[in-house]
Amino acid sequence: GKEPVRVLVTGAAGQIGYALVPMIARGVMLGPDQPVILHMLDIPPAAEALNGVKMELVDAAFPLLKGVVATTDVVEGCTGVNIAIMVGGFPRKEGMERKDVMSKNVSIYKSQASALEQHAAANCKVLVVANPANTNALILKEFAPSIPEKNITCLTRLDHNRALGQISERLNVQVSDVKNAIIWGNHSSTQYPDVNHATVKTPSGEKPVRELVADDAWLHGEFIATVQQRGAAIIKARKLSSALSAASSACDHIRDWVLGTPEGTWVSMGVYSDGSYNVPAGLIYSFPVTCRNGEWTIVQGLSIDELSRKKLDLTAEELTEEKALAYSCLS
Ligand code: NAX
Repeated sequence: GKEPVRVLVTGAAGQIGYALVPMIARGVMLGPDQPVILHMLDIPPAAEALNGVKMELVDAAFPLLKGVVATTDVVEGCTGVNIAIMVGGFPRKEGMERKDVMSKNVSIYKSQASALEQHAAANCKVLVVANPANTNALILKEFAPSIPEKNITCLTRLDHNRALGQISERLNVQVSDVKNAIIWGNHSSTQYPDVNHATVKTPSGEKPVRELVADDAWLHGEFIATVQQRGAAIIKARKLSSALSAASSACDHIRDWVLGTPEGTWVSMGVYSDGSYNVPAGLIYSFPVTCRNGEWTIVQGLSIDELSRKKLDLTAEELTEEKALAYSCLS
């Protein structure tokens, strides 16, 4: 059989961690024939809960799970990992300044970057989930200069999947028949969910979402707002933030990155901008990408109308500001 792949999940004692680790252990992330060794990292106040998760993983007797490392030691957590899912971070609490939250996360991502750089397996792939996801990923990239920048990404697949879900509900079609939505920019409420190139598989071939919906007011208004505000709607309903959908989307992100996107399909990933679509280089920005042989490539040549251009720029501006704020926390 195949050699086990070591997958690190930070913040593993938290809500997303609890949904994510069983998915990884079941083969949802890397496939049903790929054994895994789970590395779960959290902080000392969560050590006991983390050990409880480890006990449950043992109890679940997952055939693909070849080992579990549950630790509060960042070096032990990072050693030899092939894939790192960074879910741990400092949440914004009521009354906290943005700068204070940023400062906490900058220091976490700076130190975890060094640990990954020194101890992870060569060519380790990194997915940052914890907010502010794009900027945490950027800090991680800056402080792990020996990890190729192409290996450091952040999660916008949940937003992408939310966009597909909204289209499928609106048109009453299977979500698996909807594809090629795009999330541009930041994983925040300035993100731009773009359906200008999205299509639906119908009995008479692939049709543009725009043609099938034929309601520009909805596409420009409620659709975009619903996707942008979905996280807040989940919190309102559950009194907790999205967890199962975040975990599932993290699996989708890594699976497509490692195993490839289907022919003719792209997905959204937060990646290091090379200036494509006139997005400033040097930001972690969500783009449409295809993946092959374990590498993503930004889809080129898509037409960007005037309304979209403004929205691409607005979310880039927010990321530029976040980057400046993050850097101001370093000094
Ligand atoms: P929880 O608060 O349930 O879990 C976070 C865990 O991280 C806790 O167990 C905590 O002890 C741990 N932790 C804190 N500092 C750590 C450190 N330095 N090293 C290791 N572990 C550490 O939050 P949860 O609901 O699981 O959400 C986790 C993160 O995902 C949050 O930052 C959240 O904002 C973010 N999200 C990102 C999404 C995305 O699409 N990119 C969507 C879902 C989610 O909101």
